[in-house]
Amino acid sequence: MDKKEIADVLDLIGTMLEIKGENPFKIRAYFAGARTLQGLEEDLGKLINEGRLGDIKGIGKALTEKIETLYVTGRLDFFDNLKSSVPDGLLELLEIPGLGGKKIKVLHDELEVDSIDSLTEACNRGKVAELKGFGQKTQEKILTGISNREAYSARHLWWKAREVSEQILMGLRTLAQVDRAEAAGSLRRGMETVGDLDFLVASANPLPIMKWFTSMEGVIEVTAKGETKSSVRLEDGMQADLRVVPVEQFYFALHHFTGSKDHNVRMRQKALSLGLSLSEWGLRPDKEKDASRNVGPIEADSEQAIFRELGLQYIPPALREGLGEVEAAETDSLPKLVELDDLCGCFHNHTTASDGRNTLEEMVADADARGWEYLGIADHSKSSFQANGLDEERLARQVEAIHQLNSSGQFKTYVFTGSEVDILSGGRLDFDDSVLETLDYVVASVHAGLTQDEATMTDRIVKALEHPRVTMLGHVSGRLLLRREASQLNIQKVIDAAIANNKVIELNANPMRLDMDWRHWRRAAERGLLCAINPDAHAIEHYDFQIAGIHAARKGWLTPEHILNTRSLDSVQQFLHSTNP
Ligand code: DGT
Ligand code: CA
Ligand code: CA
Ligand code: ZN
Repeated sequence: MDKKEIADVLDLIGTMLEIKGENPFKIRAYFAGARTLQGLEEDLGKLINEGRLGDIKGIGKALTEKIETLYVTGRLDFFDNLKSSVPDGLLELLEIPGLGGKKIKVLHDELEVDSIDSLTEACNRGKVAELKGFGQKTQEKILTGISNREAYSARHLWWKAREVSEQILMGLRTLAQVDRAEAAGSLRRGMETVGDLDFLVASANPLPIMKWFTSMEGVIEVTAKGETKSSVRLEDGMQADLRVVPVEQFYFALHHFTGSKDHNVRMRQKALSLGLSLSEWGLRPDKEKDASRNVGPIEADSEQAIFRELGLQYIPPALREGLGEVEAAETDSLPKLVELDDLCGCFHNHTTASDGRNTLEEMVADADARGWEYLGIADHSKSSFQANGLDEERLARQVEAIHQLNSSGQFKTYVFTGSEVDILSGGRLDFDDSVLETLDYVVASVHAGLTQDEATMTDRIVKALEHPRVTMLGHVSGRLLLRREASQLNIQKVIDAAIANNKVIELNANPMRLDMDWRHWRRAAERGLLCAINPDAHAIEHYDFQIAGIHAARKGWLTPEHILNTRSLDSVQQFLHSTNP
């Protein structure tokens, strides 16, 4: 742990002792120790090595031992035990501005407040204002703090965050003082939801950049404004951080603030194993390890260079989740991840026949303009009446229209006839086999009864996967990110059934779905599961969702070989014939 992190631990110890009502002298010692560390100019490692930490005013014997333990091992039993003795709900209260250990103790003792919910309730009943040392003003401030916290902590769809971020990046890049500007954080890693936006700029002249950022369009509140770091809140509740660094630090900072934390931890360990110290500031010989090496920092003019210096293959941001990517990069065994250009078409698309906004012709024309070799049309089936699902007769007419379109030669894109068939309760399909046999392929999806228990839902889906006419499973979990939880499901059983029956599972690229979740793909694909990345388009502009699908697929370590719609028309036709004769 570094100085700052240790100071934070000491602070939290002091606060927790306050909450527990311990001896004020003891408490004061921790707070004083934290402040002393924060203001310490000398190198902490050096002080510890030379045994001089205890000599510093404000750091007594007990504190010295604890700081040394934290510095060397990164943890402290005393701290861990203390933390587990204080209810989580009380620690959560610390996130509300104006609430410290003493106030939290009073709230807990007098009003039995033990969570943000019970605090809100107490405020709403006017109980907090009545407490000694609180009053009406404090009560209001607490309520505002709680509602702000909700707005701040809200996450946002990657798709939405990306749109906002691109606007801001464009603005930053037009500024004369900006040498380089990139978005980092979870957005760059392609996480399905994003907490806040993290911008990074290289410049020798940060001031005008800070000024622009804090007064740009859409800013409703400036939450922090410093010389090289600012934070703002935007109209829709999204938060954005900006850091400006000198150009020689840019790629180190970009790597650091892209994260994830777990990835960074592994990278720092890797550096240390080579006698180097890696941080947001740069890469340099680890002085603590080898004080005689008086070499300067190592330069990097790209992220690639940083990985190269550490003897690693370049790790794309999508893989930086601390899930074994550093180990794979050590042995040159990172996957060659799929890219947008690898896609030759897709299978799950709707038209005005069901609930789409564009006609069959418009959908095909746009696919053609995108250079796609093939397009699958899979409108809803009759049970999805709320989505104007097709009955047998309307489906037959659509199939006929598609055959005509294909033979007309109007478009280069070949159109496959399909259907998104409802998986009914018990796993029955919404059409008879005789109807399904008229189609090139079938996407089977659950649209109703999403709240069945795990065993029932799993059996239902497995049953559908065992049906000979089913080609692929649509949006397996039914989740709508930030809006609706995934269905209860034994996903491993579903994956097993798909592999055993030679079925494809869709990676639904709709930014609200991104379903099946990327976390399951790596292992599933290793075991032989085939993926189809589908936009679930209900309009031509939804074809763009494939970008989100590709990001999720990359996070799942998928290569073109794992994905059906990277194959050519011929080979897809072969696949469909072999699985659906
Ligand atoms: P988010 O915003 O919740 O979607 O997730 P991130 O990953 O964008 O997290 P954020 O914005 O808190 O920080 C951006 C990156 O900065 C994070 O992925 C890694 C790095 N970082 C931030 N705080 C820490 C830290 O305390 N330790 C380490 N090792 N890295 C950090
Ligand atoms: Ca972030
Ligand atoms: Ca951030
Ligand atoms: Zn659907």
